[in-house]
Parts: sequence; structure tokens; C-alpha cells
Amino acid sequence: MRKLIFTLIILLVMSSCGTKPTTAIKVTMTDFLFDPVKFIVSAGDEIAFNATNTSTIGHDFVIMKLGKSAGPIFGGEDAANVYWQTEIAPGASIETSFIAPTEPGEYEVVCSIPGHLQAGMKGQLFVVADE
Ligand SMILES: [Cu+2]
Repeated sequence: MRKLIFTLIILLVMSSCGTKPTTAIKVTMTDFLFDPVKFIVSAGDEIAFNATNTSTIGHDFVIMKLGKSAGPIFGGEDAANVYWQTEIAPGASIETSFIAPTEPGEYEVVCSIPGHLQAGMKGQLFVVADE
């Protein structure tokens, strides 16, 4: 019984802090932000990806490989370090999916369109171990 109560408390704390892994990412893109900027998924899960670009210019959502950062500017040398990416045309919405990385850790998310990362268009994907 005590163990059950403890488990319930942990689950409550996790959900109230927004630290629960999701299998669906929903993101809005503006000039020059992702909203939200933090995403939590479980390793190896299929993640439904739904993005809306409310801007008049194109944006993309780029997940860098574990331990790789695009640095202050996304350049040609960063292309090899991309885990997954998708583009969203101005004013468009897309629905697609990707498989979360199998290695837990913090993954950098950026927009690779020239100038956008410098303008602050970045986020974080947290991959937690699947239970
Ligand atoms: Cu952008």
C-alpha cells in the first residue's frame, strides 16, 4: 500500500511538472520560435509529429544527433549530424511521424533555415529510457 501511494505521488509530480514522456509532439512555429521549446519522449517510441507554421516564411524542425550541436549557426558541416528533420511551408500544417532515438539523453532541436538559429529558433528533445 505504501509503495502504491509512493508511485502515485511520483506520477503526480511528473505530470504536474510536465516531465512525462509523450508519443505526440505538437509544435507551432513563428518568427523565430518553437512553441513549446521542450519535448520529452521515450526511447525508441514512434512519435506523431504535428507542426503548424504561422509565419510567412518557411521553417524546419531539425533534431541533431546525441552530443551534436549546430553551434551558433547551422552550416553545411552540420548536415551529417542531423538525426531527423522536416520542413513546414509558410502558413502550412503537417502531420508526420518519426522514431525517437534509442539512446536516452538531451538532443538539440534547431531550425536550419539560414539566420533562424541565430535569431533564437532552437529547442530541446529529452529522450528518456523506455520502461
Ligand atoms: Cu525557421
